[in-house]
Order: sequence, then structure tokens, then C-alpha cells
Amino acid sequence: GHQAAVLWFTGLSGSGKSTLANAVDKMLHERGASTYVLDGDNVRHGLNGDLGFADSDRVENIRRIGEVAKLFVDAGLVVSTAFISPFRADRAMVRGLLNDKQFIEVFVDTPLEVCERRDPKGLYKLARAGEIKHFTGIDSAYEAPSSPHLRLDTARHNVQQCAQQVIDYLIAQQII
Ligand code: GGZ
Repeated sequence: GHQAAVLWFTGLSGSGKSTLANAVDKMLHERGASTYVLDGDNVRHGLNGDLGFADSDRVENIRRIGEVAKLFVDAGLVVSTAFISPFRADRAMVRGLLNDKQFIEVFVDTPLEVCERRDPKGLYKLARAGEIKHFTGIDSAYEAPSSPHLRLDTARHNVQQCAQQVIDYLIAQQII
């Protein structure tokens, strides 16, 4: 069995949040856990389709995702969320919705220069050109976690190694 919990991945655009959340989710699923991934693909197009990237929209984006994640936890799942979630106060708000052991902050600590070099969707290039405003890390803030439960270094370790680090933590915490 497993304990229900939220793995809250936070980091810059292009840091690898979705990739890592999906890799961890797959490993958890293989261990027999009931799981779900919330990311931009299934949330920002639907439930949060009315929200953009102004600070106030990001606050509401994270608030709704936190509430949805809590519902999944109530249903007994290990839910992995992959959103920039740039503001400390909003991550703290989500943590407050859950019990101590149910909220695991996973900082995908990929430096801006590495994310910008990867630029998988060409968004940094557009942001630098001024064609996207309020882009995180360029002209919108990212408040790095000061004491995350886990810090993943994607510049030094591959996807498999980072995902395993999360699994090892969950085992050590007796969540799985
Ligand atoms: C940041 C933006 C922006 C702006 C569009 N700033 O690399 P991606 O494309 O797939 O991930 C980014 C995603 C961020 O959405 P989140 O819901 O994670 O953001 S937040 O938690 O701050 O609410 C990026 C794309 O949307 N994107 N415009 N201006 N990222």
C-alpha cells in the first residue's frame, strides 16, 4: 500500500518538472500505487483555461490546483503536480491545505541559463525579444524554495536518477 500525498514539483519553465513528474508517476504506478499527474496540459487548457500569467492569475492557478490536488489526496492517490508555482506564499498556502506528511515540495533546481539553453518550446527566445511579457525568470519573479523536502539537480543528474531520488525519499518517509 501507500500513503496519499502530493509531490509538488516547482521550478522554472524548461526545468524538467513535467518530465520528472511523469517519470516518478510511472515508477509509482509500477509499484502498484494509485497516482495522477496534474500539469499544464490537463489543467491550464481546461479547469484553468480562463487564466493567464499575470501575478494574480498565477495565484488563482495555484490555488485551484492545490484544491484539486487535495481532492485527489482525499481519494487516496499520490498526485504529482508540475507547475512553476513561482510564489512562496502560494506554495505555503497549498501546504496548509494538507497534513504535514502529505505535502512534499520538490524543487527542480535547474539554473535559468540551463533552461534558456534548452528552450524546448522557444519561449525564452520570444520572452527575450519582448514578444511574451511577464515570463518567469525574465521579467516575472521566481521565488526559489528555501527549504524544499527535495532538491533535484537536473544539470548534473539524468531523469532516471532524479526520479529515483524522489522514490528513495518516499520509501524513507514510509509513504510507499
Ligand atoms: C511562464 C509561461 C508564460 C509566462 C506561457 N511565464 O515551459 P512550459 O511553457 O510548458 O511551461 C510554462 C507554462 C507555465 O504555466 P504554469 O501553470 O506552470 O505557471 S504558474 O505556476 O506560474 O501559474 C510555459 C508556459 O506555461 N508559459 N507564458 N509568461 N510560463
